Amino acid sequence: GGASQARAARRERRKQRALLLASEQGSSVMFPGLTVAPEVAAALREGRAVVALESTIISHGMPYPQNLETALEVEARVRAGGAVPATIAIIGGRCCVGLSKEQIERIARGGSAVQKVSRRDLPLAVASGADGATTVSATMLLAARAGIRVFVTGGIGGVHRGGESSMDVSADLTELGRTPVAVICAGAKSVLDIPRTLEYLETQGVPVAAFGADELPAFFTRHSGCKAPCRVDTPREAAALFKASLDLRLGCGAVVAVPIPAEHEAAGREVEAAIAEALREAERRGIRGAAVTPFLLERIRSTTGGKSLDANVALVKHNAGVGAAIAAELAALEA
Ligand code: PSU
Ligand code: MN
Repeated sequence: GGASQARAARRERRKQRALLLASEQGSSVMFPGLTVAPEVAAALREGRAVVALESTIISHGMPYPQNLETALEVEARVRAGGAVPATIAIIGGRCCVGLSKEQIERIARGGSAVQKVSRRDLPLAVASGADGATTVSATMLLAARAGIRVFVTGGIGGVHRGGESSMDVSADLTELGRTPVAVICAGAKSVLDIPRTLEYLETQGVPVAAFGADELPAFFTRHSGCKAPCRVDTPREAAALFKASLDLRLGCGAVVAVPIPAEHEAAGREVEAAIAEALREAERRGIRGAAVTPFLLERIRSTTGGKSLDANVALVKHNAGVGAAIAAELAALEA
């Protein structure tokens, strides 16, 4: 009848728009080796909310079994918030968007033996048929290829301290400049140089909003000392901001930084002291490149006796709820 015809017309318009956006913004919709889980594909076809989730946070960001429990709980929170979760990883060389419980477990048990895969590592991971845990940059890229617009994680990479001479600037920041996915996170850790990270994001043309705050949060704490470039107070405002960026065909992503809930911040403050020590240790041992972030996370975890892990788990779960709400609002704006 008329209603189903209208639905079909809307679906067609959505498909055309996705194709247009994809071609204009340099991301093709499908390629060999991209495997989108049926539930995720159906949700995308029907214009329902989908939230991408990364896998380096599982392999390198937390120890087993807390990493597995957290990954599954985060998926459950996304569902409870009215969106379909799509955890992303490389499984046997295939770029998988939407993992089964068994696949999540495989990455969680593999831990740091699983290759950490950022944008530059994707071709090798695919060509070698290996497993790979995708960082924010690789997860954004694969999410965009599949047509996903919203991605939830804990923290993004940034400009490392001393980055002005080491040039250690996370590929997450350039990815944010070139891939249209909104990243819902708790900001960047103070292991990084947050003012320079903001400068770099500005250069890349990336909108950065603090959620319900004037100040940019710094992962374990609600405070970074840096004023956020903009502020949004509701999931709808966050969705509207990103929708405007898509409509403008900017081709870039966005950062929505959600402060850690106040009741978990106490542990977060203690963690700050551990961060300073971890930085000195990394310097002394000459840790470089992709190993820096996993090294710091592990040191901070062991010196705080798990308090950093508790705070990390709490903020990721919180972000999942906020991200699902933003994805739902964006789906409504795009309907
Ligand atoms: N920050 C965290 N936890 C993490 C990461 C960052 O608090 O697990 C991971 C993310 O996958 C992020 C990556 O994309 O580290 C950044 O690594 P690098 O600094 O090497 O770019
Ligand atoms: Mn780096």
